[in-house]
Amino acid sequence: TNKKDSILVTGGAGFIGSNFVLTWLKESGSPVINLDSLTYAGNRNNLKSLDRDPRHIFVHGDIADNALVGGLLREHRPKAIVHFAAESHVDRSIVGPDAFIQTNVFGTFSLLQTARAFYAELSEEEQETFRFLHVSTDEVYGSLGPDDPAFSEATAYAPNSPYAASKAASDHLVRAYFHTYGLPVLTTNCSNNYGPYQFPEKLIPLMILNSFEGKPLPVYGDGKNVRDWLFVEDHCSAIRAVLDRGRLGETYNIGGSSERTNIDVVTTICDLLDELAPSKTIGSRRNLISYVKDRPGHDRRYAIDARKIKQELGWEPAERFESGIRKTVEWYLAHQEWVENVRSGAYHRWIETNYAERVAQ
Ligand code: NAD
Ligand code: TDX
Repeated sequence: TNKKDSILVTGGAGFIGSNFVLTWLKESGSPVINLDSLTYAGNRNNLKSLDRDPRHIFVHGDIADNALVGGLLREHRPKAIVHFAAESHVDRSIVGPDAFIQTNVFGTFSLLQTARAFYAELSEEEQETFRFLHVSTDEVYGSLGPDDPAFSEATAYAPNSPYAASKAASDHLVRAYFHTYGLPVLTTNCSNNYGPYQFPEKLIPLMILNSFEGKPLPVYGDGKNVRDWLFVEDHCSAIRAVLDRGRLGETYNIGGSSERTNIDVVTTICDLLDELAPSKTIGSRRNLISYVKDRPGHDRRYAIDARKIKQELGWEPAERFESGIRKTVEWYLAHQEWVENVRSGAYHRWIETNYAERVAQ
């Protein structure tokens, strides 16, 4: 492989990371070193199609392991680090924030330290092209009212969950490494993703699988919270655009201008399941909807103003919500083996405890 062209991806066995690795190898062809500690959310099956692809080098390890990461950087000399690794589920951050501080804050700090030391050893020519791209979220901006303008890159940070606070902290560290040490960083803040390989603790895959099986569909609060949905491959193309043409030290908001209330998303999924997997015993899936106790600190609305990345970098999403959600439902129905594999005993314990606590309000 051409070492010079490789990139180091962290968290590449997770939902967005694996979609990124798969599309990167299709679009660019240059090698990927994929560092992932394989938490409950990391799944090597997401990358099964790459088992015999010499351009994909999987490394099982933690981003906070400086010796391991430093060794990988010096061995492969990647032209970029694309940092996805994180704890990503808001409900889990409410029950147990520790892992979020460890990976999202301390882990990102460790990775920055290792990257900074490596960057200092590069030739001037290599320094020119090196990039550290930090993948973050719109949740750092907090919550919008119904008439507020969408989040722009200038919106003040106001994180409301331990998850959002840990991501906000990591964004600030990344920013500081640019201004203080001159590390060539880029940050992206993206809205809610959906699509293949998403772990079924998140709203969309959870609702698809529960409605397929005729189980209750737990909608938090009044179901009127709004999220701005983006198909995962559009997030990946945006990251490639920022990596390729983004201005150093800048942040780019990414979103699909697809605001939907949760209840809208859930009824859409119900109707798609009724159409694609009709069942006489289950009947109309909308009857499975069950309003449950709200998430504490539940942000009311997220919306992304993506004008900067569109105007500066010419990025546009390719998928609309209606076609993307249909593709996603079809993908889950066609990948029962993947589904069975990710739903271990630990999965059932999390989903059942979370549900039981919410209905016992
Ligand atoms: P995910 O939970 O599906 O995947 C996270 C991956 O990181 C897993 O493979 C896990 O094993 C790995 N990981 C966790 N801790 C690690 C550590 N200490 N060292 C190495 N690897 C570790 O998450 P996702 O939904 O794919 O999100 C990826 C990134 O994108 C995160 O940084 C998240 O904050 C961000 N993001 C997600 C969304 C979304 O809607 N899912 C939206 C915007 C931004
Ligand atoms: O069972 C559920 N019922 C329900 O009503 C679940 C799991 C969620 N919800 C609601 C809560 C939210 O309003 O649906 C909405 C979406 O919930 P999640 O899928 O948990 O996503 P969210 O909290 O919006 O965060 C996501 O988007 C931003 C990702 O998990 C983050 O990693 C990303 O940064």
